[in-house]
Amino acid sequence: MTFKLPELPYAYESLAPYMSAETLQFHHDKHHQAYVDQANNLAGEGSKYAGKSIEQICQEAFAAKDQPVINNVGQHYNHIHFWQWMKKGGGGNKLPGSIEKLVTAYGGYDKMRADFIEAGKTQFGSGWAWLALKDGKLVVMKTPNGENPLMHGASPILGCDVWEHSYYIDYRNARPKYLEAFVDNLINWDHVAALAEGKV
Ligand code: MN3
Repeated sequence: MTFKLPELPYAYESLAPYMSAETLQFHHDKHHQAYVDQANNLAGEGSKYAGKSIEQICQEAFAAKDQPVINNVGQHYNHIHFWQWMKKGGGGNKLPGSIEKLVTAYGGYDKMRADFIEAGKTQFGSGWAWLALKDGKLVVMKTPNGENPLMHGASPILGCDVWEHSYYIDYRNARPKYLEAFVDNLINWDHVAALAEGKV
C-alpha cells in the first residue's frame, strides 16, 4: 500500500489549551510526515509488504523483528488513530455504552483512569500508553517507541503518545500533567467505541 498522511480532523487551534497549535503543527506535519515517508520507503509498493493491510504489516514486521518497519509503520498506524482519539471538549467519564460496559468489568472508571495514566508515566523513554482488548476484555498496556498492542496479541482502542514531541512544547517535562489533560479534556470516546465495536 501507499501510506499517506491523513488530514487532522480539526483545526490546529482547536485542542488548546490542552494541546497547542504549535505542538500539532510539529507533531502532525513534521513527525508524522517523516514516519509516512519512511514507511513508503521501507514497506510501500514493491516491498514484500505490498498488498497487506497496515494492521497485518504491524504484526508481520514484529514477528520478523523488522525493526525499521516496526518503528515507522507502527508509528504511522499509531498516529492515524492518535489524531482521531482527541477532540475539542473531549475527555471525562461520560462513556459510550459499549465502553462503559468494558470499563465497569475492568473495575470502574477511576481505576481505569489511574492505571492508564500510570502506564504513561512509567513508560521509560519514548512510547505509548494504551487501552486494548485482549480475549474480549479491557486491558491497560504500555509499549516502547513505535510498538502497539497489535504486535502483542491485542487490539488497541485508545492510545496516548508519550514521546516528548507530543508534550514538551506545552508541558515541558511534566508528562503526568499532559496525561491527565489528555484523559480529562481530550479523549474522543466515540473513536474508542468505534474501534471496540469493530466499526473502524
Ligand atoms: Mn508522536
